[in-house]
Amino acid sequence: MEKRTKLLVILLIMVFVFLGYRIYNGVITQTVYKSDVEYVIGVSQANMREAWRVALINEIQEEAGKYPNIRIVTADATSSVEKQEKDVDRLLDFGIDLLIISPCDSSRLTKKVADVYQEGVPVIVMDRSVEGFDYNLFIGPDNNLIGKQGGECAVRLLEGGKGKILELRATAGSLQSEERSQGFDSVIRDYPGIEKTVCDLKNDMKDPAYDAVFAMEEELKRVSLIFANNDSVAFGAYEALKDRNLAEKIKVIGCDGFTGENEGVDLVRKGKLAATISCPTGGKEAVQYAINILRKESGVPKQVILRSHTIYPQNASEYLAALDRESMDDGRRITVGYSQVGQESQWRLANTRSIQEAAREFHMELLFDSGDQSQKKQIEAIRRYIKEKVDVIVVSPVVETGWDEVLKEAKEAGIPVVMSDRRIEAGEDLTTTYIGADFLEEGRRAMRWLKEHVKPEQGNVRILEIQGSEGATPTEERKKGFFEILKENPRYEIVYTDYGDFTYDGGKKVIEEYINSHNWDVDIIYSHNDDMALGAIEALEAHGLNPGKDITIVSVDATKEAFQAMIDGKLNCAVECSPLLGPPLMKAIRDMVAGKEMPLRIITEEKVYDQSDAETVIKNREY
Ligand code: GYE
Repeated sequence: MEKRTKLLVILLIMVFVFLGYRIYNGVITQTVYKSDVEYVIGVSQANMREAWRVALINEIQEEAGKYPNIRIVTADATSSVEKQEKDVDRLLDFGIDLLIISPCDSSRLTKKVADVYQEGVPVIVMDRSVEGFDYNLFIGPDNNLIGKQGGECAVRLLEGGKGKILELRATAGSLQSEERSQGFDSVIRDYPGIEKTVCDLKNDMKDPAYDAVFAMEEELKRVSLIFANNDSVAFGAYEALKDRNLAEKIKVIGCDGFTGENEGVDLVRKGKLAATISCPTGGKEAVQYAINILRKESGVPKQVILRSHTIYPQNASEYLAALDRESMDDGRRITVGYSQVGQESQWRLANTRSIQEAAREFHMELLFDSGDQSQKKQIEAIRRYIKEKVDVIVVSPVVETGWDEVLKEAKEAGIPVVMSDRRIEAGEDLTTTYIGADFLEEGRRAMRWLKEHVKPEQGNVRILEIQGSEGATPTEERKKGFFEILKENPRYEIVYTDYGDFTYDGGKKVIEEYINSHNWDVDIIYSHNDDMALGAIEALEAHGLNPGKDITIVSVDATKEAFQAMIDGKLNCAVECSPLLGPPLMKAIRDMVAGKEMPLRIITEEKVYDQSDAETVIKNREY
């Protein structure tokens, strides 16, 4: 090596070291002395080749830069699971206080993430979740919804909903690619005039997409629109169409919607893409929640599902302006109008307490109305809040349908509506975000516990299901989730089901009616909540039956009363559904009023309990 080159290399190394950088086992780190900072956050990225992943790291570093007492140490797994596992170990050796990880492979990284979490190092999983729930927080997009938005956009662009679509699937086979494709198909399958052909690409790079599209000379003659599940691929497709003089004939939709030169939004504004569907990285939110977790602040949920937007030339400027709008918490007192379902269960009472306590903690003015399980009363309360010009309306809806009219009134009055605890079937634009549980998962967990703990003997295992209120989200989804696992286990069958309206008396009545019309022949009772399970237990005992022993009972909510019933041996399992929605709800409201974009869904943390841990856990139960 020439003397001059040698000197240059030595000079570069000196600058590198002077700036405190070093390479620590393949991880580029800035020499950080723990005494210099409050927290060191390790970031393990699946790879730094895909544009979306680079954007995530940049966003994390940009947000962390606002906090002088925080350092970020990153590792690039180069798409290797083995390397990502080693990266995580090195970051732990480095002494990080919290791990942010975007896994190369969800299932193969599940154990590593769970090990870190169980060692007591907080973990935020991003983009693709791992299996199970052994982490502090998941932040990611709803890729199926992004695909649906792409499909709706395609239908709008294909006049009359007719034409042939070419779908370019970047990183074909990845979970993200599959989910976007499924969402897209779920929309276009309702349009018989639309047909779709697929081209799978190995990566999300622009040039291979260009080559693939340019080579399709014959195929392109019948194509009206291209849907690419990534903007770089969409850009490559556009350039190929331009070189084939087809850019005027064939429209291109992309995904991701980044804002840099020749990225999604810019390409839309330049008329090269007809639209792009944004897929926010969540990097900013990850740093903010990391700080909440490290400072042990309340309001941190289990999952944050980010909102995506369809960006056209007509709304691109407005979209960019909204992104640039800095959130500003002026600390003013916010008035919240809350329409509650009623007081039907212990869960509901705990939920109400949590909301009222959190309103005080977050200095909110809370107007509160209990709807006594009447939609009419809830709608009347919402109209009162509109008239009183509250800042935010929160609804825990007794049923999923029949809200459009009053929500349109709230929208016209400029009052945002947050759905708490339960969801509704209404236009996406009528509500801002949903805070609550994953009821489908709760139903799955109930059946998973049963198949592990109640084995078929002679015949099939016979199940009696006590459902909640008809048409309520938890009822519909706990039923659906339970059945999802049940159908994989043919030796279990639901022999009777009825509604108990989530009340103690409702559960009791279902059992009494069954006993009055049948000789008891049931092995298991699956109750959609504790109150109905406790009512059922009373009815069983009144008829000389032995709940918890001859009949296994699984319930949902995991209230203190359920824990006591498990300790007494009368209830066998309680699947948790946290009513403590107050802190994440009030945190979300404060963020929204300060101008932050609201996530699509905010999902709470939940576990499964049974008689083996009831005595220990009951001591610390908050509800
Ligand atoms: O399980 C039940 C309450 O909406 C999740 O409603 C809530 C359900 C809960 O009455 O106890």
